[in-house]
Amino acid sequence: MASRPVVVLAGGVGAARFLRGLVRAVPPDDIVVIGNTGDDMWWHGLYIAPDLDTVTYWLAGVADEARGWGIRGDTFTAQAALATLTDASWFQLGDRDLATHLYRTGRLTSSAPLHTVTAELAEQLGVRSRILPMCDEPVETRLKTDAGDLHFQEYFVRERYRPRVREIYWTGLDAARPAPGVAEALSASRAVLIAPSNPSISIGPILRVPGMRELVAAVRDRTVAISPVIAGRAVKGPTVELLRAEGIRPDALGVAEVYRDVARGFVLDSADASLAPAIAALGYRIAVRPTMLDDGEAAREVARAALDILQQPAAA
Ligand code: FO1
Repeated sequence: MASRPVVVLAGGVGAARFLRGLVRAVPPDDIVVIGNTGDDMWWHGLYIAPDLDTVTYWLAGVADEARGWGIRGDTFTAQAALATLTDASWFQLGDRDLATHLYRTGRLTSSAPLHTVTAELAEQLGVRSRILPMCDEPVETRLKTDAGDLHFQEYFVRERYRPRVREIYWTGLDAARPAPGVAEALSASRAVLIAPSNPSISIGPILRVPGMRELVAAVRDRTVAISPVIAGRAVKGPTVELLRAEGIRPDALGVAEVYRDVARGFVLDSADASLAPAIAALGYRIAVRPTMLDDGEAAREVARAALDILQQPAAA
């Protein structure tokens, strides 16, 4: 690990798109990613870690960037065969992606902790940044909806986030601890960036791991959050609906309120410039920029803006 890394709290595709820019602004070896594992699930005997894999594949340059998840050019032969055996085939695994899950599951069932296996997979794919799970223990994001009590992937993939969400909750948090390396990376960091991921179901679980929020709050003066909401809408997915379900104002100001105790800087989209005074009044140093991360160069600009905030003089 770099002696003073840039640490990123990350969900899935939003974080991956952001990281694609950060690696153009900062040497990749200087980056430590702390990834959400609340979306993880057991599927036909395999342990799937979608957000860790999404970040790994994007940083390795093998991601299917158009689809957002999985590996570019992957085939789905095993998936098609599975669909002939069972109706439980709504979660699709590509053939090459399957190799990741076979490897990870084999290592986990022979007692290797998740952080070790995550590092092995990243190294084997040539990723130079360090990728850490938020914790080694199983934590599950679940939603109480008008279609029943669902695992996150059942809500997101099987039900295509159509059910109305009444409550989001997590199992396994009591036994969870920040994974080995997390506390050290945060305390040694030169900057901590909260990626433009869903604050409730992507960053929320990370900050809910017992002790994590305190670790980030301790380095609040060098932490910057990037809003995932632009003009009251998410680029992709049910971010706005899930913020509402948690009673959070579904716009950049609502996101800024959520991170108030852990971040000092905030990047919001130019379309939300009218919210800037209210966000600054929460005590944030702010940058207003186009935050659509359509390509690596746009993402680099946002990453640069986030890091530059830390050079601004502290508010009086
Ligand atoms: N998302 C889908 O919408 N449909 C899928 O079949 C699907 C499979 C899948 C397999 C491996 C993986 O790592 C991710 C996968 N995703 C799929 C994405 C994933 O459900 C979500 O994007 C994340 O959990 C939210 O961050």
